[in-house]
Amino acid sequence: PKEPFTWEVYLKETSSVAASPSCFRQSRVPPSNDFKIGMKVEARDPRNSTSVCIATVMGLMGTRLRLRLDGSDNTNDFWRLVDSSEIQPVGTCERSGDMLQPPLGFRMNASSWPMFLLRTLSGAEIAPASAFKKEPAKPPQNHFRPGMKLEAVDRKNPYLICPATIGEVKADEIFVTFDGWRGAFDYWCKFYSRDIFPVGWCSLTRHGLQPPGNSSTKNLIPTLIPSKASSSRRSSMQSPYRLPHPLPPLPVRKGVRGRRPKSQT
Ligand code: MLZ
Repeated sequence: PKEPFTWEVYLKETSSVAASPSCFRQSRVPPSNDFKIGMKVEARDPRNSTSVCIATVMGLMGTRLRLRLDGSDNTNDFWRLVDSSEIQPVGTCERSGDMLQPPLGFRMNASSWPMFLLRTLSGAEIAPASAFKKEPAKPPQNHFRPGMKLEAVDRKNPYLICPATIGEVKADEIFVTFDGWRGAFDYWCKFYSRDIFPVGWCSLTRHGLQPPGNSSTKNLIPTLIPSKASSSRRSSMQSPYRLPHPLPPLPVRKGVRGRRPKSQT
């Protein structure tokens, strides 16, 4: 029987180190999540970042909110931290002299937007200003180094946070690689991205943490490249291009046949 994933064991097994919490644009003490399902907030439209819209809290996970823009469909939900600068209390936009906008792909005629806005807010539960937490400052410099471990949002499945490793560092950017997934989910981001967290964040905030995938690039690639040290010890009859045995299983989803697994589960 396989042990459940723990960082303590995993860091030892992979003889790796966790990136220091000071590398991240996250509070040292995670903020509390004081939102409730159904509450209304103002949020920047992720597909049109110049507009501020009304959104409804559809779910809560750790310090994150699952949001849906009022007037949009149910297929474009997105996640924000309670201390994200992309959400604010209802009324903030108008007070600054701006107008609330319909979301991209508003499901009604644009002319019905003013009435829709009135109706969506009348009698609704408005999230209190105290639930919105101040965004932490950017760390002054990029302190990440290749090999350091972290927890990162899977941008193809943004409800998931997964174990990851820094693959590369270039100026103010880092390459986030997802452990056990052969590169399919990897991405470049700024070192001060809000999508990355120190090891232990999920456990601290009671957010689910996915276990690493089971495809090991580490065990597959090096055995295809004969190293000087190992080839000298090997008998000449044995091919140096040996695959690990047994082969690590490929990440295949149940019920998917004949096509590449799609990442939206
Ligand atoms: N259902 C998805 C989950 C992949 C999650 C990977 N995270 C790095 C799939 O199997 O494709």
